[in-house]
Amino acid sequence: MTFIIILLCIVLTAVVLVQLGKVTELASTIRGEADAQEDLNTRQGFLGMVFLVCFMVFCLASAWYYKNWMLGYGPHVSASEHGGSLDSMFNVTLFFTYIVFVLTHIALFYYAWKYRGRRGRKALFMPHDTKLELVWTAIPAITMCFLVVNGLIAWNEVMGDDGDEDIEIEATAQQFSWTIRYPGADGALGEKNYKHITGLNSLGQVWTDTKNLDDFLAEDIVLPKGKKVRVRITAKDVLHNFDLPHFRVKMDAIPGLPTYFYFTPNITTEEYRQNLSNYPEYQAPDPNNPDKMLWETFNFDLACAELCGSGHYAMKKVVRIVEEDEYNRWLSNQKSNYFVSSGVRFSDEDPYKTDLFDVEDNARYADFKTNFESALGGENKTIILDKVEFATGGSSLTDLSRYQVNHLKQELDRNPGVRIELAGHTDSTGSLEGNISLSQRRADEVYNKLISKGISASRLVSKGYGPDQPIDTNETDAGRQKNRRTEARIISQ
Ligand SMILES: [Cu+2]
Repeated sequence: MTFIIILLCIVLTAVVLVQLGKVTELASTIRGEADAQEDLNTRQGFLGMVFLVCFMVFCLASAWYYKNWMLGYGPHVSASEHGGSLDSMFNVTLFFTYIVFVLTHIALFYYAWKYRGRRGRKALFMPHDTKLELVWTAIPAITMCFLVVNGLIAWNEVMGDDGDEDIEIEATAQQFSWTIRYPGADGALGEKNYKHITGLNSLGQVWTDTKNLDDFLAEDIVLPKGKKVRVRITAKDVLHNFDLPHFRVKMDAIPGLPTYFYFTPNITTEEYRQNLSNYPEYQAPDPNNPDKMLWETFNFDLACAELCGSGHYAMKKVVRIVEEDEYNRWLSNQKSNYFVSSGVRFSDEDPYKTDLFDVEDNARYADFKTNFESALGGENKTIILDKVEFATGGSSLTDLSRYQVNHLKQELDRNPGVRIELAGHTDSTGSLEGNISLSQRRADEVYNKLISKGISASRLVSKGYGPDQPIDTNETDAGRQKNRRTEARIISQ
């Protein structure tokens, strides 16, 4: 309905204009062609002046009306240390261009009115005027020099690559998301190679570079206030642009050519919100979250400022600036991409899958020690050696089993009065004799390892029970896996 009414209005306006034109035409034939033309020129010149005034007033009024939404004014002062210098540069440019804008528009419309066509007036033909050419070339040239030199000085200040940053993070763009990598506890980002990119390793981190092991991928960008940040910026597919408008940070993300940007956030998200709350524009409910005010739901954004494809609008991330202790708390909750569960650790991509890192070994030993001590002190004298595993169908220990055999050896050393039986068990698959023999060989394997580590044979017994002592069902895979096990049973202490 509204559409039809609008359409009718447009049609009627067109009809009115055509009729007006006809009336003017008629009047001109009555009064004479020349008089009518002169009238028309005067009227149009005057209308041009009216347009000029309206246009200027609207320009100023809209700028005034929207001032608190614009970057660089009101609440949107820069949230980074260098941002102020870029803002003032921007304002200087705006000052000069605004003067030119106003003067040229006044001149354009005023002259169109003043020199409108009148009978007996001839246009002045001006072939060349050196003085005028010089003036209108020199003034913009000098102004431009001034602006460009100032710009270069500011640019060099912002971009000086001194390596004196407190934190270096990495932003990798791809259609249509950002991957943010933090260096982890060592403070250094590890090496990358596109050939290493897999489902588990979206950035192609090279795991043999140990700097990578603690690097983590973050959901949001979280940074402490007052620390200098260097962002390494790369792209995987097409050109993107790393844009943090509130921090006046903007840099292309180019496939194959890493770029960077330095900035020091100097306002926390919370402080910025508090400042916004002083402005009536932000005291309205947030349309996406009507329970909260606009200032309460405000967040700094990372956006892609390059039209990089159909999902370009989705390349957005929240940037949170916090106090340093909150930042440290957040850091300590992050899991590295290598160690994260369902991550790279112990997968086929892991170059260290046959070894344990000291922290892992220590954690396992602590668990084992607890189990051993509770067996010593409690009713249940059996400790399941859950990390002792064998090659499928055979009796050779897997690489990682050596750690738990060591833990057992350490506990036997700590408790010299303890004698144990090493008991091998299988599931019920296969023949009984085969299983008994297999479990015996497996128990013997652990027995021999302990002897070779210096445990006296008088403290050890080994026995294969085959499938006789299941601890779970043999009907399911999970149950059978539990039943295949090696135990250490304390027989005297
Ligand atoms: Cu993009």
